[in-house]
Amino acid sequence: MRIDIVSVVPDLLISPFGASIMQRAQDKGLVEVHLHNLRNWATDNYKSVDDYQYGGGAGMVMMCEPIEKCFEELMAERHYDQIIYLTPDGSVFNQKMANKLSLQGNLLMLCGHYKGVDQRIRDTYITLEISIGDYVLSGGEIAAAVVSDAIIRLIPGVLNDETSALEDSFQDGLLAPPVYTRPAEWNGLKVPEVLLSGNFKKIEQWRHEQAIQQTQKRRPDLL
Ligand code: 6GU
Repeated sequence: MRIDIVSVVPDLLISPFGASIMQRAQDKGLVEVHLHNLRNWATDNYKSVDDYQYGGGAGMVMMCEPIEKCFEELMAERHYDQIIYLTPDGSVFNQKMANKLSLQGNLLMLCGHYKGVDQRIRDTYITLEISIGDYVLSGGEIAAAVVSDAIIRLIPGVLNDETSALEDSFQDGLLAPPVYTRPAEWNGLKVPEVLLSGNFKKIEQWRHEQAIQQTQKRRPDLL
């Protein structure tokens, strides 16, 4: 998989992609991540990427031309399966979308900033608009990192234990059951007996019951 991310502040993305699972996925050659500074495609002497909005009102709008030039250059090199715009008015991201996107080859992401991007760019290029939740961020960069992380960890070979992504919360529509590690007793609090029993079938059954209980208690909307 290849992910190209276009942003006016690409530096915001260096550290999320430069450590832990997302770095390891790149080291293993399972994903290539390319960050692009939109300003490199600015067309005027001031390197402008935004301008006042028609009709008046506070806030700047990301201009068409730099995005057009950037996208046309990238699209001349390869086909993109999805061109994603990260924006608070997009479809709310969920595990199902992550699963689908993890099967794609090349993704192009545009991070919204200021008041957002000129509508004509959305109409012309964007195939998928994603929000990561009902709150407003300063820009789409952190959302792009969130979406990328959710996708990348699903690519076969990225996680060491191949089954662990399948057992995540949401992957079966339920929240994950509680987990414990050593010691078996800590400050008088004991690990549930069944987990020490070695009875794999009973453990699976207990975990499933716990998952249902957790979901009922915290996220009944998922059931
Ligand atoms: Cl994708 N962008 C911004 N700016 N705010 C958000 C968001 C995206 N998703 C939720 N809030």
